[in-house]
Amino acid sequence: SSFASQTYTARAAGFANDLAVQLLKLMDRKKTNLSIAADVTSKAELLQLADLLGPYICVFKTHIDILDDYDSSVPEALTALAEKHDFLIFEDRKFADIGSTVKAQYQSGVYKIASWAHITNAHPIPGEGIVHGLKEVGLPLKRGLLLLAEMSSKGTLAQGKYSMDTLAMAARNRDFVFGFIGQRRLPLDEPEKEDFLYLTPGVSMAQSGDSLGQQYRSPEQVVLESGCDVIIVGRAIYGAADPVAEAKKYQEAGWNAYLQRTRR
Ligand code: S5P
Repeated sequence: SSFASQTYTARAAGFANDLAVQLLKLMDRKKTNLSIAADVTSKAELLQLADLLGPYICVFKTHIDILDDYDSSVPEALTALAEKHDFLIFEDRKFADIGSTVKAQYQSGVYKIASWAHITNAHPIPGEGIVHGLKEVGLPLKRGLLLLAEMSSKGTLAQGKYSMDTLAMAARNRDFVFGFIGQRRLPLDEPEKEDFLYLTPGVSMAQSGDSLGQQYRSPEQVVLESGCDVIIVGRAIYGAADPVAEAKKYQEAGWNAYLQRTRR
């Protein structure tokens, strides 16, 4: 598509959400379209990953509720590391309730996600109220939202019309929604009217899946063939003997695929 053939920086002007503009520019500046899915259960491990891998990533993705020893020092330390290494924090919360409830879940509770996560995400399943509820909290804080248009897992119900309706929901809320969790740029065959960012999990160069339905593709398949923008890599990096060496490999593979895609 026409957007996928442009550089991240060139595309920044087409986004209404400030955070998307920030992310697009930071990717070209750091030469990385790699996001780490830091699915570890202790705060020491989480912060160590952020500090070690920070130089090679554009987005640090968390599941903050899997930490056994969470306390409010964690978001503080993560924020400092985000500034030190120039990356954005994405809490992969996958909100999925009515607008009024997700608003409270985003703002309040133990984690107070809106106060520290630049990016979070939501399932479109409840209807557009979920976006409006999250927006009331997130927009004044200059946050951004991703909608789950597709999933990487086997048998996912998020496909076909559901994914296309998700695209339409995002298009009506471009001030806050700047992209998707998805497996390919949508729509595939029409010229796109509006640009969105696609962040794609289910990436590994070594495995084809796990025992619980996860399905993996390579950085080339994701960025070059499917036109997605950010590769999200979890166990293939933090589970390796040398996570830094592995992160460098994925950064290079993702970046080369992007260079090939944008070559004129
Ligand atoms: O469709 C999806 C959406 C997400 S956000 N499939 C996914 O796997 N994820 C997340 O990406 C998942 O919650 C996990 O944090 C990460 C994939 O981890 P990996 O270890 O399989 O790379």
